[in-house]
Amino acid sequence: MLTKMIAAALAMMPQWVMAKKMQRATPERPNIIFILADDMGYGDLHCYGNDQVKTPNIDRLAETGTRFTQCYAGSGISSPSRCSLMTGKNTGNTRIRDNMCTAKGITGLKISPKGDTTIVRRANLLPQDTTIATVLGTAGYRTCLVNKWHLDGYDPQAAPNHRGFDEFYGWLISTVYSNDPYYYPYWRFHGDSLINIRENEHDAHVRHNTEISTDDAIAFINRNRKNPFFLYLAYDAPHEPYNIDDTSWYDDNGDWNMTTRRYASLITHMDAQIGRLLDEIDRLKLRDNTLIIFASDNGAAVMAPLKELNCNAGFKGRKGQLYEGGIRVPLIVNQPKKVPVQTLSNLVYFPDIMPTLAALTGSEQSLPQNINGMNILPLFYGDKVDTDNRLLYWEFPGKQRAGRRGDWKAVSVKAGQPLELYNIREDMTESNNLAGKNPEILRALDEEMRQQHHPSENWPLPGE
Ligand SMILES: [Ca+2]
Repeated sequence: MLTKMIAAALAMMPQWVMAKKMQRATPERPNIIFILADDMGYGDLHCYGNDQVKTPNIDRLAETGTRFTQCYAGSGISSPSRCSLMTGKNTGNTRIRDNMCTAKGITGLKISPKGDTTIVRRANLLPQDTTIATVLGTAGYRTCLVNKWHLDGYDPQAAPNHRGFDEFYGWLISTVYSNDPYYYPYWRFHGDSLINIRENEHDAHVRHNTEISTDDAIAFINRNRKNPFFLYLAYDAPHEPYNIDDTSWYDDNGDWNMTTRRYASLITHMDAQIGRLLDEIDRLKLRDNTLIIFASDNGAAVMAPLKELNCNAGFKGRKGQLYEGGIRVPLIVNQPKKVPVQTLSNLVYFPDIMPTLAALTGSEQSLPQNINGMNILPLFYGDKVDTDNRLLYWEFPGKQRAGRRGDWKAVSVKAGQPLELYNIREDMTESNNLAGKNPEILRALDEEMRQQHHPSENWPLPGE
């Protein structure tokens, strides 16, 4: 009976799905590993100009691959930025546009690092929201999220394994067991099950989240070495609170305070774990068949050693703001013999990732109609495509908005304040507001930005 049912189910699958499912990854249709840091600034990596933080493994990816100097995250904070990455939309169009919503959604407790609790409201991804995992799944890729999702709001049924991912190992917002204590958690989800990490109990600090995540990633890769896979490895580092016991890389930096030492250690520790992951990929002989992408979800936070380490590379603003310091992030792409060694200044951002990976895997037919990103795959493989003659757009509904087209950027980071205008090519630090001198450029940008805003039931604006 069961055999008959399986045979019937297989007969109903389109032939191309079955054919692709059986294919191993190849250099032309590679495995994909997307590594995301959390709150790591544009200037935190040695290969992006930092002369104090040690990142030899990420540097090696940059030195043997393509690095982008003008990549932008989806937003200035986690949930909307990750939503943009996962769904190919900008924050005028995404389901999630801020960490907390103002209407509908689900209420729950937010616990500060100091232990204070407040009641907040969060939105979550809905079943009808097509994710990058849904799309790559149709191409026969086995998909997995390791660690941070942050798109479940307070609904555990909106976990990644209910939104397109085949597998999930990590933490959710929707539970008191959310990565608690941060970086040395007692509990972790494996799919819908909570697994106890006994070694960490009683504040033992045995297993650091960055190591647990790397273990989960390596196990997934081993299980899937014979079929194409998409691994989204979303580390916590270097998000606050800066909990890491091993600061040995910087113990000789006597003039650094503990915050600076721990922050830099979280990054270097992550870099070392990425090195361990790369060694495993080499050992499995998957290196040539695997595209590796590295980025950060937003700029460095106000608690980070912004001055001491120049985390945001001198850009204006920080996490939470739509100035360059909040949204400009590193983007490194690497695949030996396929991705050329070069540095590109094309304007690209998170909504581009979904259509790009769809093009890479031949799953464009599964993309939703209303995405905002463009396919930038030609850039990954050494060809050209015009990315700059379009508007990149961001908003925190009713509070902040920004748009960039070519050299120009219009931005406002306070509710009710007029847009400022900067020529980013000449003025990367957004120091010289040209709004008064170029009213027509500003008006055109403003009009285009308004067209990018679509009403949201979770963030209704006056009149919507
Ligand atoms: Ca973040």
